[in-house]
Amino acid sequence: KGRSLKDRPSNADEDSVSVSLPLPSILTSSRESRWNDANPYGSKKKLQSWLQLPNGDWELVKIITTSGAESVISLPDGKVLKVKEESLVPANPDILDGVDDLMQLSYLNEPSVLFNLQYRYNHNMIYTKAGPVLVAVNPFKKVPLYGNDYIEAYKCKSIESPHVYAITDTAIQEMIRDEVNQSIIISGESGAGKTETAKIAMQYLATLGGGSGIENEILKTNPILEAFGNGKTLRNDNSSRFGKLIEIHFSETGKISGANIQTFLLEKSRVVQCNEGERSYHIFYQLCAGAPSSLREKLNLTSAEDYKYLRQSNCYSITGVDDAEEFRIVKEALDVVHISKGDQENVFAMLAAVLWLGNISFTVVDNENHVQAVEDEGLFTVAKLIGCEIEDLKLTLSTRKMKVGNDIIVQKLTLSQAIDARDALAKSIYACLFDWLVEQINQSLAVGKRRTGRSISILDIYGFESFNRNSFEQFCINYANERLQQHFNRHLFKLEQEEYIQDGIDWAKVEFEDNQDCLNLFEKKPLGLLSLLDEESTFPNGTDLTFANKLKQHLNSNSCFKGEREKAFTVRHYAGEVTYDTSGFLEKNRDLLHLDSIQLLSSSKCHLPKLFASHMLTQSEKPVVGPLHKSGGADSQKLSVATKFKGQLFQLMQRLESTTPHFIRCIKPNNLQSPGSYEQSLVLQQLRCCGVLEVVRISRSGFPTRVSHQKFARRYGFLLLENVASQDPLSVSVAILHQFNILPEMYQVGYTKLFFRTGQIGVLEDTRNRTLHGVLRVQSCFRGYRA
Ligand code: AD9
Ligand code: MG
Repeated sequence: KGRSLKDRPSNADEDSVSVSLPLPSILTSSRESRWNDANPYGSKKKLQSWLQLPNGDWELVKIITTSGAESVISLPDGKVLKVKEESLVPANPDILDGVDDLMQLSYLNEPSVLFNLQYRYNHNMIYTKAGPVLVAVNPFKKVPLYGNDYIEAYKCKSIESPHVYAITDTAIQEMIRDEVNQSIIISGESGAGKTETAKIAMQYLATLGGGSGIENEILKTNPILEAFGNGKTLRNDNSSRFGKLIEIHFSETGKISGANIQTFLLEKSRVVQCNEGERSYHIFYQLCAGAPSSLREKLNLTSAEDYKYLRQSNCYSITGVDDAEEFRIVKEALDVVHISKGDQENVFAMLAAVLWLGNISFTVVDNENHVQAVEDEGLFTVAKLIGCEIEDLKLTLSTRKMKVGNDIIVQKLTLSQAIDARDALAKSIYACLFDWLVEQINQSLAVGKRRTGRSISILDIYGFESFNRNSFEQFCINYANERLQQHFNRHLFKLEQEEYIQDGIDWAKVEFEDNQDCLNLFEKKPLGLLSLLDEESTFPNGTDLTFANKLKQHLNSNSCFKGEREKAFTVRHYAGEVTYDTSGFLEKNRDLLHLDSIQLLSSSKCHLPKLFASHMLTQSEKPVVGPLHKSGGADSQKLSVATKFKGQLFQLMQRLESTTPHFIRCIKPNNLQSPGSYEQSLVLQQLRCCGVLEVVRISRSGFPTRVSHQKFARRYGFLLLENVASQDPLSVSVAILHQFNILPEMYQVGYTKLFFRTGQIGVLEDTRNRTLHGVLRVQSCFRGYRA
């Protein structure tokens, strides 16, 4: 009976071998027997195939007869159709339903991969290997795959199903064995499950322990960073608005000795502006909901609905999330990472200051539309919370000092200028607060004295984003994802194949989607997106429109670029086309804060604002980008946001290059964040853009194990029956291969190395171990005899 990809039933549950942990094993003898007499391998006649329906979905059909280029097929509902043979794609035999590793599929094609992942997904097996890559399909519900029992089972290898635990365990083993730092690189679209996956990996690492509670401290960084750096977007209720690399250090004994967190470009615009249905950073809502009354009084705190910054998006709560309870968790976590109660209170005061800043309003004071801040609760509270004089605050928000020649003149601000100044102050305070928190956490996690320099890093950055309207933030986020994609390509396609070719083995090249052109579009100097953006940002008369026009003028011939109407342009990213609206690009790239505002903070009586001010001043020492005001502005000038971000990404890539990477690809099965729904086209698009099929193809036809002739001869030479001591390593190696009947298709002899297919080296290792144990046994018997 035919079945469609959508509702193909399974009997994996009845087939499951009863083990203490309910991971169904799919390949069992009862089902295999059904295929004994109809061996699909080698048989030319395909029994079942995938047929693509007009809507793009795939349906499993039975082939009744084939004559010439046409086949007669039967659909699941019994209908019989005549179709062109080329419209059919071979399906795998049922025994291969839901295999652990896509490499095991006899027919590797899109519908088969799609079905395999779905089959597993439907059985809560959300992890699947694609050769070396772990694919994780977001279940959007609790799945019974985690916790101490599972961790123990993976540690002692009593379970071998693909899992984040398994890949993390491999990273640990390789770190110890090869004495090389490791990285776990998690990628995927927004909402695909990267942050959750990172936490699961950290959970596994934490069980290695370290003493003095360091592992618990590391875990507790998660609720803190999520509270301050995540918010609800239309794509994900808990969307990371910053990138994070956490490096966990190990001692010689394999225990955790410390950790360090590096963060990348926090989306600070969210603090002051947020789309309908989204939320600002979680911590604001948590504070409003969870602060005890004494704190509320001190900070003059009311409810989230009272703050303009939070009100504009018309969304205050998240289904299933209790902000007050989250606040308690965050406070507890702050205790664990040794942030004193006093400092915690300072942090909350800064948050309240940001919220109240948003409530400051202005009135027009002259007929030139100049404004002044209104003396109301907002203004008073902000002055109190940041520890400055009310008059100073008022002046800072409604005027601006300018240097003309040797004189300082004071210019009054218009309403929109005043609002910009106010919002810029709020954003800066929040961004500084975030950085300060990360710094405090790092001090608490600082590596102990006795470090070996070995580490495992976990990378979790914001995923590729495409909304109806995309701005500077999406531009930066998607650029980061291009960089990451290139790292992935380099390791899984380029380096792998280059090694084969260099060593002169037979190899048919596998093509892959290279994203170098798109990266060039961003990075080329002087005519790339980033250079042109920086250039326009330094022009006093540059506007978002002139920027857009310049892009069209210089980049229209680039195949990854498309100019759009007015201020828009489109980039062809590896993950799809995104149209960006340049409104606000220059402003956000310059990210200027009036010197007046910095001076205000440095005049503060409080610890944090003072600290932030000095930090802002050191940052603005490098006058690289910033509009050169006709009058010689007194603004701080500094590295542009895009340039700084690019530098950070380059550094990140360099750091990752010195590690052995382990890749996890998260897949989002639907856009509704709902469990149980698997949209084929959505999954397929993600599989395509990250090259899952190609990775499997390379791994399957490739030779993942490689050993130099010398090393191989040294390790296995003693197993040889003939004495070959005088021979060169290559001849010894070849003799070993012959003696152990390793089939010719299972290895290749390169100029410097031997290349093996998966699993081959295991056979030799077994023999070696058996022989060694045999020798040891004989020796100990001998010793016993002598005694
Ligand atoms: V973004 O680029 O930061 O917007 P992520 O990080 O890829 O995105 P996240 O990890 O936040 O996505 O996952 C989104 C939601 O999916 C989570 O809040 C969970 O509700 C859900 N999720 C993800 N992975 C799992 C899982 N292994 N088990 C259960 C999960 N739920
Ligand atoms: Mg995330």
